[in-house]
Amino acid sequence: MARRSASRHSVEAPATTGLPARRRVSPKAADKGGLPRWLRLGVFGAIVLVVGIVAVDLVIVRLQPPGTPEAGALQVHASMDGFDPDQLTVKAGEDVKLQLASMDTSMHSDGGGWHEFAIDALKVDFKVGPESSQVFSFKAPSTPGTYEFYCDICCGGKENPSMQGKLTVTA
Ligand SMILES: [Cu+2]
Repeated sequence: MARRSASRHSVEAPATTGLPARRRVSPKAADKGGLPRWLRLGVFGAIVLVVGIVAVDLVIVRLQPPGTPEAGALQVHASMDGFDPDQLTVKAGEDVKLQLASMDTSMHSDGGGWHEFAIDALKVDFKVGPESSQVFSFKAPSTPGTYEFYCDICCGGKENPSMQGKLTVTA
C-alpha cells in the first residue's frame, strides 16, 4: 500500500505540477498582452462617441442645401432619391430662373454626385456638380402644357430615368 501510493505519487507528481504551471502561465500572458477592463470600456465608449458624432454630422450636412438660395429662383434639389420637388409650375413665356442643387457628395459611384435637369422639347440641359448649386435660366414655352424633365447622369439614364419630374406651363 505504502509503496503503491509512493509510486503513484512519484508518477503523478510531475503531471500535477506540470498542469497548473501551464495553466498559470497562460492567464498571466493574457493579462500582460490585453488591456485592463476599464481601458477597454473607455476605448469602446470613445469609438461609439466618434461614430455617433460622424453620423449626426452627415445627417446635418445632408439636410443643408449646398449654396445659398437665390431670391426669385425656383429651388430644385437633386439627389439619388430624385428631384425635390418633382413638380414645377411656370407661366407661358416667362423667363424662368431655376437654382439646381446637387445634394450628393462626389463619393457616389453613379455619376460622382453630378445631376442634370433636362427638358428635350425646350432644349434645356443643366448640369450641377456634387454638393453645389447653380442658377440657370430659360424661357418657358408660349404654349401651355406639361413637359417632362429628367436626369441622364445617374441610375437608369435617359432611356429609363429614375430621376424625373413634370414642368407644367400655365396660360
Ligand atoms: Cu441624377
